[in-house]
Amino acid sequence: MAELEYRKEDKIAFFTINRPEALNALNIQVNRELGEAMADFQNDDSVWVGIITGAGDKAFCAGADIKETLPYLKENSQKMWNFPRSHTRRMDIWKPLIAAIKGFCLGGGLEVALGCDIRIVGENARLGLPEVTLGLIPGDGGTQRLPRVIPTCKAAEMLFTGKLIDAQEAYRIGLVNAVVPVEQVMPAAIEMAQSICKAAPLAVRAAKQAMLRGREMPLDDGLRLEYMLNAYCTSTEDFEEGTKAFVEKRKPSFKAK
Ligand code: CO8
Repeated sequence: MAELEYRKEDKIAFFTINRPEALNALNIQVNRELGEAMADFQNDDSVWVGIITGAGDKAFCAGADIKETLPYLKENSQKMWNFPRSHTRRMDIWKPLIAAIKGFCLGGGLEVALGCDIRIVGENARLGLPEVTLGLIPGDGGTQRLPRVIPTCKAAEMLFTGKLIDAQEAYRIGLVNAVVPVEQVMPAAIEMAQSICKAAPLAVRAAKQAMLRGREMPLDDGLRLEYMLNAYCTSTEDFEEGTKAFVEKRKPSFKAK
């Protein structure tokens, strides 16, 4: 069976890391399959939002597989382009991604979640970047994305001690959007995805691109980018439909065109 389950339903793509016996740790195969599924997600017009989760309730993902992936990284340390690329290494996935997190979300697992735009966690979630306790630093975006999401002093504490935080602390510092009972994690993520799917998808993608690219630019350049993306939105059929539906007092029917 695939170590990453990938399915599509009603405009939503579901990615489930399926190695519960190893707390869904990321071995090379999962990384490869996640990268391939992400490429399909990006190119398939029928899916508008992605949800990433882990099989079972005990872990979203306990990080890179310490027995397989870390030795691979050591052997290939001068050939990082050999490592399969997923959304954590790509800056061109403009469809929204939601992480639905139960239990442990550690190391490379938290980096997978940080590569998502929205994080919903269960009350049993424990999050952290324990890499320094192994003699490493987070190598899949953790040192870069965490301080862009939470205050630097909190990121420093997590990065330098490797200590785990619980769901409420993650919510308090702004690392996650919501804390819900464990059985509500996937329903809450689906509700969020459905709510995004009610909006015009090309506009949503433009908003994500403006938000993420703009964050790295001087304000003046960011405002220019926003202007250009908005000009693009006004050229879409969905913009015609959205404004027409408002005037006609009906729900819009968006087509991602
Ligand atoms: N890798 C491999 N196997 C794991 C991992 C892991 N990360 N985490 C857990 N497992 C396995 C255990 O070995 C165990 O297997 P077995 O039953 O065969 O011995 C099984 O999962 C269950 O785990 P535990 O018995 O340890 O369960 P506990 O509830 O006692 O403990 C913990 C849970 C606290 C989560 C504990 O398992 C743990 O500390 N795991 C390691 C967490 C960690 O350090 N993660 C960071 C890894 S490094 C990383 O992610 C770097 C990413 C860099 C990416 C770079 C890309 C370019």
